Amino acid sequence: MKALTVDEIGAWERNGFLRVENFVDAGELANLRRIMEGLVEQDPPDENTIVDIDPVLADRTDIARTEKFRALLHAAHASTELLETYTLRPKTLDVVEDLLGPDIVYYTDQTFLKPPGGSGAPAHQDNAYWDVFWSGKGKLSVWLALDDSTMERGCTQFVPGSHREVLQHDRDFSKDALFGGAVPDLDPDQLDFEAVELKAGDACIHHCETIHRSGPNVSDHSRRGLVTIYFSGRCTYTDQPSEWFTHRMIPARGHVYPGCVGWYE
Ligand SMILES: O=C(O)CCC(=O)C(=O)O
Repeated sequence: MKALTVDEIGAWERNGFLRVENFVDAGELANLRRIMEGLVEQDPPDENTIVDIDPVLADRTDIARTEKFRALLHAAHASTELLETYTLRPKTLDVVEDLLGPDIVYYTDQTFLKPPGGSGAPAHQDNAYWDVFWSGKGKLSVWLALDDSTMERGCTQFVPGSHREVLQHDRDFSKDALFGGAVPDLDPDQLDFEAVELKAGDACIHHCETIHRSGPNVSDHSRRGLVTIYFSGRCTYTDQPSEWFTHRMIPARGHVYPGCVGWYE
C-alpha cells in the first residue's frame, strides 16, 4: 500500500466510496482555486471543453454567464499546471494506485461549480455513461472540495455498497446534456443515501458503479468540486468512439497495453 491503510481499503471495498481528509493542504488549495478560476474566466479554456449551463439559472439576467456554469468538462485536462501540481502528483496517484492497481491512465476532469441557487445531480452510476466507450470497472473519480461542501450547498451523497450492482440507465442527453437522465428503475427515496460533507481540501473518492447524487445549492456560496477521473490501464476501448471526449488519455503510472485505454499507435 502506498498511501491508504488496510481499514481504508476495506471501507472502500465495502462501501464503494472513501473520504480522505486533507487531500490537499492550504497552499495547494489556494493554488487550485486560482487555476480553476482562471479556467472559468477563459470561457471556454480549451476548444474541447464542454461548458454546461445550469438549467435553473439559464434565464437569469442579473448574473454573469460564468456564474451560471453548472460544470466544466475536460477543462482542467488542458492545464499543464494543474496536471503537474495536482492531477498527476505522486500523492494523488499513490491513493489511486491503492484502489485501482499499478497501471493508471488519467481520463479527464469534470468540475462541478454549483453556484448559489444551482441545481443538484440526479442519482446515477458514472460507468453507465463511460462503459459505452471504455469497458471495465476499474474506474474511479476523485471528488476534491474546493469549497466546504455541506448539505445546504448540495454535497454529494452515496449509497453504500451500491457499486456491486450495475443498473440500466436512461441515457437521453436531450433531457439533460450533463446527466442524460437519471437511474430509471429506482425510486431514489427508497435508497439509503449517505451524505458526505467535506471541508475544502478534503476529497471523496467514488467507484464508477456507486450510486450517487447531490442536492441543490440553497446557500449563497458556491460549492465547487474538482473531479479528476482515473481508469485502470486494463480497461479496454469499445468500437464506439466517444463524441464528447476527443482528448488523448494520459498514461499516468505503470504500463499501457494494446487495445486498452491510454494506448495509441
Ligand atoms: O458534484 C456534484 O454535485 C455531482 C457530482 C457527480 O455526479 C459526479 O462526480 O459524478
